Parts: sequence; structure tokens; C-alpha cells
Amino acid sequence: MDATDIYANVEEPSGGHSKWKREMNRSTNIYENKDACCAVEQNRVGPALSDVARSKTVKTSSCRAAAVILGLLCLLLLVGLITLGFLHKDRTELEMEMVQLQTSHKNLTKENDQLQTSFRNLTKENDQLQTSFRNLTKENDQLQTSFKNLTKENDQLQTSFKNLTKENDQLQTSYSILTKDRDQLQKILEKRIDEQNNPQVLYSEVWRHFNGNFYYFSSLMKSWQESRNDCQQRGADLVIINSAKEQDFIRSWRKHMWIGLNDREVEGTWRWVDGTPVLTATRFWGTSEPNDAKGTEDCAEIYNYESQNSWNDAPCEIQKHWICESRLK
Ligand code: MAN
Ligand code: CA
Repeated sequence: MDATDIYANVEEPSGGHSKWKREMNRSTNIYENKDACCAVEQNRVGPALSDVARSKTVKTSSCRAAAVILGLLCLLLLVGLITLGFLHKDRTELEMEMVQLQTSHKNLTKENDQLQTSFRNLTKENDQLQTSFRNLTKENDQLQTSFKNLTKENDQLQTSFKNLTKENDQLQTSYSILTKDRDQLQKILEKRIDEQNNPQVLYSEVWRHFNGNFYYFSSLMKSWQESRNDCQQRGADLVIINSAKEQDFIRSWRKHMWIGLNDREVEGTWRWVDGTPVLTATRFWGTSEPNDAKGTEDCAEIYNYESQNSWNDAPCEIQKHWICESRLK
């Protein structure tokens, strides 16, 4: 039996058949040696037979003890080798783990670098965004200020526009009044030219005398108020009719003409321009008059001059001929 054989058994506990065979052969040899040993003992000349037997027994025990020790040593060696094997295995594993850890470390370092780069880039982007945000806030403030100013300007323009519109309206009113005046002046001019060329027409423009008073029969046409103003400028007023004779004299002119009667102050209460009311005896309203048609008729006119009852109420703004009366009394 030798170390190599034992090692073979250790490495392959359920090992090859041939090795076991070899082991068996060796064992046989051991017993052969034992027999040889005893044979030597048998051939020896010396002590009594019992001593020989005892000596033989002692020798056999020694051989067994040696075998046991040897076995134990083998076992110890086996345990050592197994331990070494395990240690070797652990070390290999540790080395592998270390390689793995080193790889992981490298990877982590790389990742860390990438993360740091990303972080730097993000920080930079963040700074740029903050700058952009600040600029936008500033622009927004400026736009708001501009908007406020524009709103103010717009308000001022609207006010100016309203004022201009008002002025324009006033100018238009003035323009239409002036246009009207111009037309009337033109008519007067034409009339004067006509009067110069035809003296009989001139006669119609002058004052006519009736029952101690003078009456002016207009050739122009004006509103009731403008007609009255014209009379007053002539030192007279619109005619006040106090008798049927006077009524007949007036209507004989055969025109629609304003007379000095209105109910502008109180609807339905007709008063002459001197403030006196219309007396029943001298009332010459036409049939169904005054009717205040459409609620717009507050001034009186000679209308249906064919009849003595010829008065009609009409809208004061309408332009008509008129009669002035200058009382001498
Ligand atoms: C008719 C009548 C009058 C009225 C005029 C208005 O002639 O109804 O009473 O004043 O129309 O045009
Ligand atoms: Ca009427």
C-alpha cells in the first residue's frame, strides 16, 4: 500500500474497479507478510512455546496498531486534502467574485461618469431655461405695459372720436340750417329781382290794411316759430283773429298760412300769441279739427280757406306761409 493508491481512492471514492482490485491484491500481500513473520517466528529456537505464542500475539497486535495508525494518518491526510480542496475551491470562487466585483466596479464607475455628465448637461439646460424664463417674464411685463398704454390711447381716441362725432353732428345741423337759410335768401333774391321786374308783385309783399290794422302776408314759408320771429322782427306778431270779418279777410288770401294760435303749453288748450283763449264766437276750426293727428299737431293754420271754418292744427315744424298783424290800437 502507498500514498498514490490512497490518493486515488480519495479522489474517486466510488472509483474504478481496477484500483479496488489492486488494493485487494496489496491487502493479500499484507497477510502474506504476516504469515512470513509468523513463519520466521516458528523457525526460531529459544523460549517456551507459550511465550512464543504470546510473542506472536504481541506482534500481531503491533502490526494491527501500526495499520490503525497508518489508517488514521491516511484519514488525517484525506481530511487535510479535502480541506485544501475546499480552500482551493473557496479561493477560486473568491477570485471569480473579485473579478466580477471589479467588472461591476468598472461598470458602476462608467455609469457614474455618464450620470455626472448627464447631471452637468441637465444643470446647464436648467440654467438656460431659467434665463429664458426670466427673459420671457421681462418681455411679458413689457407687453403688459404696452397693452395698458395702448388701452389708454384707445380710450383717449374713443373719447376724441365721440367728441368729433358730436361736433360733426352739430356741424351737420348748422350746415342744414345754413343750407335752408341760403335757399330762403336765394328765394328772396329771386323774389326781389321779380319784384323789380314786375311792380304788381312788389305790391303783394307790402303790408295790407284792414279795419284799422296792418297785415303782412308772407311770400316765403317757414315753421310756426320762425314765422313768428319774422313777424316780431317786423314789429308785429302772428295774426290774432277776433271776428268773423277778420277771419274772412285772412282766408281771402287763399293760401295755407300760420296764424297766431297754438296749444304747445297744454295739449287741447288753444291760446293766441297774446295769451288770450279762443272764444266760442270767434272759433273757426274746420270739420273734425283740431284732431292732433298722430299726436304731433300743436299749431294752427288757415287750411280749408274755401270755408269760413277753415282752421286746422298741424305740426309746428312744417314750413308754411304766415300772416303778421300789426295792431295800431
Ligand atoms: C288731414 C287732416 C288734418 C291734418 C292733416 C295733416 O288734412 O287729418 O287734421 O292736420 O291731414 O297732414
Ligand atoms: Ca289737424
